Amino acid sequence: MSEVTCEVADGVATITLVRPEVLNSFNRPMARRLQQALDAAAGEDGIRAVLLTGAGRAFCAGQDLAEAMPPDDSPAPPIETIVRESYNPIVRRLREIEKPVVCAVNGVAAGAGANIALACDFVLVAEQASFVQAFSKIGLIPDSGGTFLLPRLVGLARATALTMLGEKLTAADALALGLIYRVVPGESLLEEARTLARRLAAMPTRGLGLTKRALNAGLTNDLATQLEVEAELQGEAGRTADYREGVGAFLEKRAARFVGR
Ligand code: T3D
Repeated sequence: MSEVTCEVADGVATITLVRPEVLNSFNRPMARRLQQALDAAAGEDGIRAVLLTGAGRAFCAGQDLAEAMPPDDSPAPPIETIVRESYNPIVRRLREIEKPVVCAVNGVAAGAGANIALACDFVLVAEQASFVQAFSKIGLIPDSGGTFLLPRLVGLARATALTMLGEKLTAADALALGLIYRVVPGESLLEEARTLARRLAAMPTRGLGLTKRALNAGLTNDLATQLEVEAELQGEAGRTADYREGVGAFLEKRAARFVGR
């Protein structure tokens, strides 16, 4: 999996986008490999958190534009096919994997790269990194969930400005807008992201996964429906070994040892 590497340690799958010469922009093999890596992380019980990052100076510059519109005029797949087959499955996997996903944004995140980062559960960003909704500059609309998540994260007025103007947003501005979780010095980004991912991997994985499912549902449900979702998922969480362990450890005044189920 040369365009995407995956290493597993301490219950954390670290997935790295590796096309640094084109700022980790996505061609179809890289998109497919990221989908496969996320499927493998979802299916392996020993993996209890995911860390996504990019190699080199960028996180991801979105679609590889030379693939979308080859300079030699060779045939390219229709854009809607690329969106349906490359990006939609990635964003769905990131939101549907019932394990926490930490994104370490090591540099610029543009186009689909920005919205893929924002679809992760914890977005940790290096001070020098930036976000660009680059779509409008080339005549496209935001994809990869941007039109769904951005208005929910920052409100319609700011989402409109971000997507239509396509201006570069610094890490500090992204934090101030509430788009991301934290900004950290570039040199400590990976270690901070690993520490967070390891911490999450030692927590009650099933409970965190059900929390994610409930938060996803809450983005579109009304209150009555969401209260019912909470009741149902709380029932499921309450039947886990980790719930018994958490309460037992509290009552016995000792540290809990969660096993993830
Ligand atoms: O099929 C479809 O199009 C549908 C799917 C759409 C999803 C999308 O993601 S659409 C949006 C696509 N992305 C962009 O429009 C971003 C294009 N890139 C940029 O605007 C800039 O590169 C950045 C703002 C991201 C970074 O700027 P900078 O100055 O730090 O780097 P650079 O010099 O522009 O880029 C460095 C190299 O990476 C350069 O190659 P070179 O000159 O060293 O050989 C550049 O061509 C290459 N590169 C950067 N982005 C892409 C790319 N090559 C192909 N595709 C890219 N997206």
